[in-house]
Amino acid sequence: MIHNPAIECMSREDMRKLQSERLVKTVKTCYDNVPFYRRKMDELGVKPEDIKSIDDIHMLPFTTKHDLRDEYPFGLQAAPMSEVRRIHASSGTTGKPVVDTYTDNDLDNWAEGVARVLAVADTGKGDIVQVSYGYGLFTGGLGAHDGAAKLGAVQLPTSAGNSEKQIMLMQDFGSSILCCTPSYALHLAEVIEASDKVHLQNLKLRAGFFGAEPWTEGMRRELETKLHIKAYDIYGLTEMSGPGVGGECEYQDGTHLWEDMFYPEIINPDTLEPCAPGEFGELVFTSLCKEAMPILRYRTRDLTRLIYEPCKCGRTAVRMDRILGRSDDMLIVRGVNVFPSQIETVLTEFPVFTPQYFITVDRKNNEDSFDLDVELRSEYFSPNPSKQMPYIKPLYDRIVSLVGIKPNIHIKEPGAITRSIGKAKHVEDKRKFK
Ligand code: DLL
Repeated sequence: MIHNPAIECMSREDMRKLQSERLVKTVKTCYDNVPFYRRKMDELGVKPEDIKSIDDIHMLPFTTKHDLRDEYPFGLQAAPMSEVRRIHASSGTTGKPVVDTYTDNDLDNWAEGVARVLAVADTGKGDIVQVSYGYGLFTGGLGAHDGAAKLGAVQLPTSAGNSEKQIMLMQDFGSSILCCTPSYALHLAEVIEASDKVHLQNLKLRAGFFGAEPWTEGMRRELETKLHIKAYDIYGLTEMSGPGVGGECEYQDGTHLWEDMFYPEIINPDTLEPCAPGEFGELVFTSLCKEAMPILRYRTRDLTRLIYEPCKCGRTAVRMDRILGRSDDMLIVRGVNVFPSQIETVLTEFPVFTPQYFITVDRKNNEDSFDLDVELRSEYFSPNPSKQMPYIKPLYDRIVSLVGIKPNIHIKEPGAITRSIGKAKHVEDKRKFK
């Protein structure tokens, strides 16, 4: 179901008009109310009147994560606190968290974005939407919750963790839609498999909306097979409200971005110049509707490309390819660029392995080492190393040819690699501490 056909299927020309109107307004709000933007625009010699349409967006300054940290917590807020109804923040691995604040309209628009995504699976009244993203400062839980509410669905706020209970409720209550990180969905699938009380055939799950971390087509196949669902990608980031900046349609061929609310650009992260259409680069967003904390040309560090060819579903909203990873997640090992998601892609080509993996990068004798822990599925596992060899060789060869790195592969017994309830941690880079 298309939740908002007037917007999701709007002609490209009308969309640009809408974006232009909204950009002009956003820029004026930023300039008039946020000293940071006024300063940055003055430095570039740009006045709000110079921005007449979306074509002028390149004149505006970029905003970086660094800027958000410098302006922590409310330096980028354009509305008075009396208009703010909620505050969220991303956990952030280092330093201060990234903060977002929301007016009533911001909360409503956010819910609209998530509702458009969930509607793809005909989510509506009578559906029980189990929200197993963490509730709290993280935007996943409440974001999915409000999106489900907008569609009139039943919200089941289980939050993340306590997996045995999650699956019991999933069965007893008849949850039909699951929202969580793909890594947690995989863990739930494993817990269901191992349970003698909860059985897949007793579940009513029909679709899952998975995001907040990169995942692959192989992982989609695994989740769809294991949970008997359709697994959709949902994308978002705290700086643009949270989940629901975009999502996949029934063709699962790219993530439609809600361009009426978030204007996407792809730039070359080194030159900051726009990339040619279809080229991979860094995703940049300008918020077009946010009132409390509008953002101009925010550099997400997410690497992807935009697909402008029309989609079979009828939506005209531009599609984004899967996120390769964040530029700061990229490992450089012996001069080779490696994204953890590339390892997942290769691993899921081999049915003998589970999709679980953990990478440890270190520097020994002045050379980088790349250790990869993987799990054989229980049917194939043997503690005897000589019985593991036949499985290691093909995986090693494929990683060498596809990723260009020579891994030291260690086979672990099923369940040995730590499972996460939120965003998965796949890498430890010990070189950082040397
Ligand atoms: O992860 C918001 C969210 C919650 C999205 C639930 C989807 C579902 P942050 O914690 O601020 O917000 O992290 C945002 O996570 O810049 C990407 O690097 C990554 N990310 C989010 N969704 C996806 C996805 C939430 N579908 C950062 N695929 C983003 C790949 C994703 N990466």
